[in-house]
Amino acid sequence: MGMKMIFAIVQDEDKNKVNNALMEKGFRTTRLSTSGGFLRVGNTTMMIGVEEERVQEALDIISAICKPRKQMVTATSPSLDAASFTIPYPVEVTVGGATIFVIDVEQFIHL
Ligand code: 2BA
Repeated sequence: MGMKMIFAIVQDEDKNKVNNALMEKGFRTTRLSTSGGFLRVGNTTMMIGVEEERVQEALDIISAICKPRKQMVTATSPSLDAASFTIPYPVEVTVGGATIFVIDVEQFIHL
């Protein structure tokens, strides 16, 4: 019976709800405070070590809670003359419900 590691990057707004829902169903989680490379704002990466046959159940819980949201980001673009000012302009991005990686676990040691 194989084990998987789910890495789920969720928005901070959803982290407590996801955590509670997973814990209620007996999943064990570790939450990491992370930042997206693009928006450079905080998000949360949840590490969930889970038996293979429960992966789908965990994914279902996450996807029922994590909804996409629109976020405005003020980017700065160098003007034609790089030595002068930069022009800030707002860009709207849709931040996903969640970004999820499921990875094979070679060894699981719990002491
Ligand atoms: P961020 O890197 O801060 O990205 C936030 C949102 O900005 C993304 O939402 C996407 O809508 C947009 N975005 C990101 N890079 C972009 C680009 N080069 N051009 C245009 N728009 C861009 P999501 O795709 O839902 O990603 C949410 C967060 O999940 C990301 O935050 C990042 O922390 C993580 N993530 C997404 N894809 C990843 C990957 N392939 N590897 C590692 N982390 C990833």
